[in-house]
Amino acid sequence: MSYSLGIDSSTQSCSALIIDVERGTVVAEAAVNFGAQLPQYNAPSGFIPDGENGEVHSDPRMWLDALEILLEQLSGKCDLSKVRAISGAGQQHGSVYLNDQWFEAVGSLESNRSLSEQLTPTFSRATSPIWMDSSTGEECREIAAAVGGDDIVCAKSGSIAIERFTGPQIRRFYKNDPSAYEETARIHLVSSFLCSVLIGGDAAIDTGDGAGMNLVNINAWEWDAELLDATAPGLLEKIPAVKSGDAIAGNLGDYFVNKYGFSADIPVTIFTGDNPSSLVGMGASQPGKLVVSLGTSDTFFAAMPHVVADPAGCGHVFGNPVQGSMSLQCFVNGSLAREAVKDRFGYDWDQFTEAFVNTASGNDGKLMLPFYSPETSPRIDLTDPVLKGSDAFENWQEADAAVRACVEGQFLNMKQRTAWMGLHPEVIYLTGGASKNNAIAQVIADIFQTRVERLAVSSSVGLGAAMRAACNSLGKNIAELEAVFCQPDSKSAMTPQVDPEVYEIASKEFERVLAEIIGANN
Ligand code: XUL
Repeated sequence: MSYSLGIDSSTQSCSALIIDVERGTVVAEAAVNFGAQLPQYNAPSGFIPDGENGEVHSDPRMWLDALEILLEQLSGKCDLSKVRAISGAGQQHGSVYLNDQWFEAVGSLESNRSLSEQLTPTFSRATSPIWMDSSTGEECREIAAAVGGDDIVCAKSGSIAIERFTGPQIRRFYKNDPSAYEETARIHLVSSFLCSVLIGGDAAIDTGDGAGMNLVNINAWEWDAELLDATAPGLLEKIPAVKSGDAIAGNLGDYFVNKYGFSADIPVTIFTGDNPSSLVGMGASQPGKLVVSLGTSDTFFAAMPHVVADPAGCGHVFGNPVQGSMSLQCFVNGSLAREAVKDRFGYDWDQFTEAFVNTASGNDGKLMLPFYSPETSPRIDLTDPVLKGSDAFENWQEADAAVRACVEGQFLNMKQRTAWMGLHPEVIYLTGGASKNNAIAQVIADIFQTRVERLAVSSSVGLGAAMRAACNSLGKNIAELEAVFCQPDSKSAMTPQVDPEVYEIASKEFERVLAEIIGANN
């Protein structure tokens, strides 16, 4: 019996799945919603509302309690003594601050008391900033200035200094509460914190999640001395080692063996970030496939054949937990922009989809910069889209053309902004809510001139964690696991249907208008 457990501690919930790697089946799944099941932490959506100055924090005890409820649920669904490998993932960038009691406390957890009760005295900061926190603009500028500019931060760490990244968050803590910073003996990411708890020791940070800190050098995959210095004094002593995603953190601690019926000596692979884990769970951890996730914002990520950073400073480079590196780029104006155009004309989703039948690829030259809110890829501060075409179109009098222009604009932009990755994928895996829409999928196939497939994987983060654990501890290889667990729905594949020239022309025009608007805004 070869069961592998993957845990996903995300923003709103903690979930897990157990796979049977021999039979190729998912044996059990469970999830704990923070807001609904742990209301005492005042976090209906997983974070404490109404933070000041862009602060968004969560209580780390909530993540511990959720882990316990989750394992309790799982133990009711399946015999946990059959689990032979474990790993997990956490929401990226969030950080947990611990005092010098941490090392002793995490190593001597008693199974008759809860994790949160025993670890509460070890927090040197009661709450944890998470990825939604945008309070660190000043710290980002200071870090960039200290090392010689954003270009240097980006070339070193794979991303410019960004508000939600952990380094700027640490710097803000150091500036605002120097004595609490001084008392901090260890700073973990959500991922490495939970992994530490599982092994009853101090776990390393993996290169996937570590690269979301603005502290890891992506050429050496080690802490970067200059970035550490620019962030806060004495930081190297306060952070764990950084290791590649195939490292074993240790064996599962007695706490979990005694309390939930796991077997002794089960290896735990170091945890990673949710996006790197999803890359694995989507079956895209080898170069050649890329993933486009269509959500509130759209995300584009791919395994990279080489380490390369975005010269425009919009994208990110993370370690690929299977091997090498991965890229990730976020587009703020995703579903919200599609919805805004739909709503403007009082359309429902069927009418939205019908608009593509009524208009031609390339939209007769009518185009839209589809930015309803400030965009990060590219960095542009618009709160209304820009339309170019006929007078009627520019005055929002052509509903169907506006719908097409919005979607074409989104993916012309995505293709151009991700060109720095130098990828020539054989397939794009589409996921997220809007991925089911055939009209949108067709536009993506046509603009990227690449086959598009939809995957049926619903919890790719947990699955990716279980697959990584199975590779590292059960002698499986990733290709075998992908063939079983990450099968695209081949009936839903879309292939390019238009002459590539149509979108080459549209792309040039899009870039020309974009440059004009950026120029006018500066
Ligand atoms: C990625 C990011 C989010 C978090 C939460 O940079 O901030 O995707 O990982 O999911």
